[in-house]
Amino acid sequence: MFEKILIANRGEIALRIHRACREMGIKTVAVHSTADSTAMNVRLADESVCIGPPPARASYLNVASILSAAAITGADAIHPGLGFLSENAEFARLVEEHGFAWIGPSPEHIALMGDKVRAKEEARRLGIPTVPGSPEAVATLDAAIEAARLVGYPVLLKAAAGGGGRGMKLAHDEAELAEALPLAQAEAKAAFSDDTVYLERYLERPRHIEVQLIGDGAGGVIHLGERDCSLQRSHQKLLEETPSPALTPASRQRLLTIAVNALKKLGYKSTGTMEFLYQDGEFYFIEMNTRLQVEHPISEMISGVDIVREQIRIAAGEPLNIVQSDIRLAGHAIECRINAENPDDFRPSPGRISEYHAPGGLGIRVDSAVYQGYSVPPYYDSLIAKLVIYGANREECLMRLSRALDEYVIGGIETTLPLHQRLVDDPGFRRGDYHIHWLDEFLARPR
Ligand code: MV4
Repeated sequence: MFEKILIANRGEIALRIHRACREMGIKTVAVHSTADSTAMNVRLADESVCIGPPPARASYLNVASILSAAAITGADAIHPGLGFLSENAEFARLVEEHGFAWIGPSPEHIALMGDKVRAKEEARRLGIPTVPGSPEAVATLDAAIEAARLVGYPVLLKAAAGGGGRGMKLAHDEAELAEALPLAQAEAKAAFSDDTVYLERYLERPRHIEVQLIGDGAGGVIHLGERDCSLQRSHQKLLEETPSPALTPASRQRLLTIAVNALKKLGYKSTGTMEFLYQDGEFYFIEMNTRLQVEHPISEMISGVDIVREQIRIAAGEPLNIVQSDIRLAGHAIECRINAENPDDFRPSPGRISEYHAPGGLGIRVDSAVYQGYSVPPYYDSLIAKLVIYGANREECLMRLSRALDEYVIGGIETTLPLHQRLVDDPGFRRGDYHIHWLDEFLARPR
């Protein structure tokens, strides 16, 4: 097993990884920007190294600084966390070339899934249903029109190098497609330095359901159930839950079996998530994330499996020591993302946390690196805490969530806590009756 891991991230996820390391007897190195020197993950780490000024470009994305910090501290592995360099195949390759273990999937699998056209082609090859669309990239208007005719309008243009919704363009007919294609290509070029786009039939009101997977590269693959991540705005998730209130036992089993069988064929080694759109009883693969995800704790809550621990063990060359039949998925879990934002207009609200009291009690988990007196810096994304609730069933989980939100005190800055309160009280949400556009409609309602 590793003796010392460098955690190339910040905030709550850096602390989450530190906790797994501590419980495994592994020493930790925190790297941080000058804006993060007082963060709790830095204070708790065995060692810390400042890797640059506040802008992420100069610190958390600074490959030379991070590799130097690993060399200086004698770390034997690097955990990238999520965001930043976590899905950068070139960085993964460099980490390994410099003699450190990479706590993540192979650079080849990262690169494969990073190219959304190749990922979809691979998914089809592995027997996973995908959204009807162009089999390849569409380079010309003729090719786009031909593909759209085959799948039917409305169609969605997507960037091959994209993901997360950037550079998507919707077209309802040929005229709109002629306008959208050059715009989509230009946006893709500007955002990803790659103008490759592909086309899919547009699904109007799907749910976003993803499967948590772990493979050990030696034939061992497990799933930890699905997560319903449909409650989002501007591609920022606000609340996730597991199991999805939309699935029947039969449809869930179908989804999980497809995902596990595909991952086995892929020979995937690490934690990963397959994302699907779900509409009218059908699943359609859209992307695979080759990293740990923000919302991983809800899967841990219903399975009892420590995902980060398994990820570290597998990176150290150990096989999975659990099989699917060892895992009993039980109960219900919900994660609320607490952001330092105005709950009405979502403008960032950095600043000093003058009062802080986190909820507690049975079934409550708070993943956060903030504390009373901590100043939320303005340079990074606004997630400051994840409130994770477990209940024996969805009803108990919702009652407990409501009571935990009542207890939670964060003063001095604005947060999304009041929005979560409103959401939990909403009859539509309580019925579990929502889709990826539901939150936009909820927010647009008069109050
Ligand atoms: C779609 C779609 C509808 N039809 N694909 C957005 C992010 C990217 N990962 C995939 N996305 C979508 N792809 C087809 N064919 C709607 C979305 C989408 C979405 C997906 C998941 C979660 C939130 C979303 C919000 C808007 C659009």
